Amino acid sequence: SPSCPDGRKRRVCYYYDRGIAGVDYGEDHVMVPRRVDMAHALIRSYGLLGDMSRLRTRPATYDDIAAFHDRGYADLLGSLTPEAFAAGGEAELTARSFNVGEPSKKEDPRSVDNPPIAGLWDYCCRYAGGSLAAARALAAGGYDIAINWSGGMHHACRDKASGFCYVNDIVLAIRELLAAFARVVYVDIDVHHGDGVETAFVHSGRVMTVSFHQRTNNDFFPKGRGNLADVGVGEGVYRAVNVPLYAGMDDEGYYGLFQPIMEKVMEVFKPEAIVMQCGGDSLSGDRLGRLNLSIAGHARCVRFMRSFDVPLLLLGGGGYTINHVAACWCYETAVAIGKEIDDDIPQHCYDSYYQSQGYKLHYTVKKNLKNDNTNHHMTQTKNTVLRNLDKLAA
Ligand code: ZLV
Ligand code: CA
Ligand code: ZN
Repeated sequence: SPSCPDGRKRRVCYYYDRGIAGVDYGEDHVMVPRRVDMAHALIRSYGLLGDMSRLRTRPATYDDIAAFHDRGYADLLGSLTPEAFAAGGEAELTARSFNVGEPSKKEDPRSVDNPPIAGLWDYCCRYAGGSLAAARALAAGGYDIAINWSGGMHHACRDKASGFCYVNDIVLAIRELLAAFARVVYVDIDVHHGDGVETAFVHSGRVMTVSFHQRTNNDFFPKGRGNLADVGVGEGVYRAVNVPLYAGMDDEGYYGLFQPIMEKVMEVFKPEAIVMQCGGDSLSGDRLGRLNLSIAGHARCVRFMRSFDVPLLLLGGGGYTINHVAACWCYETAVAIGKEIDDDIPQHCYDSYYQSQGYKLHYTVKKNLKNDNTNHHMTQTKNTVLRNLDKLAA
């Protein structure tokens, strides 16, 4: 099957915690943790659970989280309640100082990127615990691929929340992998730049970070990050790779950059493990992103990284048109296993969410969306990145 060109199956483990599905960012918020439950229900209905081991694991501990995060920030996450925040006073001020509850637009106090949600600490410990357990499963050598669709929170910083992310499970997982593997490559196909992960390893010679992301008038979130010229610092020079893209990017243009760049990354950096953030907001029709990828185009990137047969950690991330995201992560789970699955969505509890796409997994991308990426821009971008990577090969 095309999922498995080398004919070899992979040993896959999968983390899912139903405690995450009920987390509520607020009714006007675009982040809907239930999409992970939707993906899980689809995965189950396609019978894919039988092809993977289910990781049953305890949530991350305070010490797990404080291995990267500032203790004052971890203490805030561990103690904040929506009630204490609403009461004002010290709790609210402390929360705001760590970017929790801070309106993203001062003129619109409802637009809070990182709300003081109920069950915040439990939520963080569960999604971070999943990514840590997945990393440990790969490090121990018992699995080839590990999956945590509730992880991938790439914006969280050492001492503050950012972009819907509180704890950076990716940084924690990479640190865990570094105990077993000499070099780790991080590749991020979320529509936003993976700033929190890049910053954490910008000086590191052992971690290469690669992000493909949308760039519009220089003000797409996270503002000012992910420029082609940002290549890493000191020991980390040429080990940060940034691929800015304009709105309307299609499958062909995206893969035309992804394939040669990641091929070169693997050739010159020779990583012993891969961490891939599979944010679904790079899909066509996303509520925040303006790229035009199909599920097949998104998953083709996952299939390519899988083909290197290097231990692979697959994580979620953004994704705001939740039926698209759930369908995508279900399909990518099938790719990880090496199984082709039917386009007809089986009857299951979230059926009605897929009516608009005719109950098909592979929904149709926008046909009349203008692609602002010129061939000239894509060639320039590719050549600049490949030239930088060549300097590592020497
Ligand atoms: O997908 O939209 O642009 C991983 C991830 O990468 C901003 N925040 C802030 C900084 C100043 N702006 C405010 C613009 C708000 C536009 C309205 C929203 C409505 C409700 C809740 C949040 C948003 C929102 N916030 C849309 N875009 C933002 C970004 C953060 C994007 C995070 C992407 C996270 C999970
Ligand atoms: Ca990205
Ligand atoms: Zn995103």
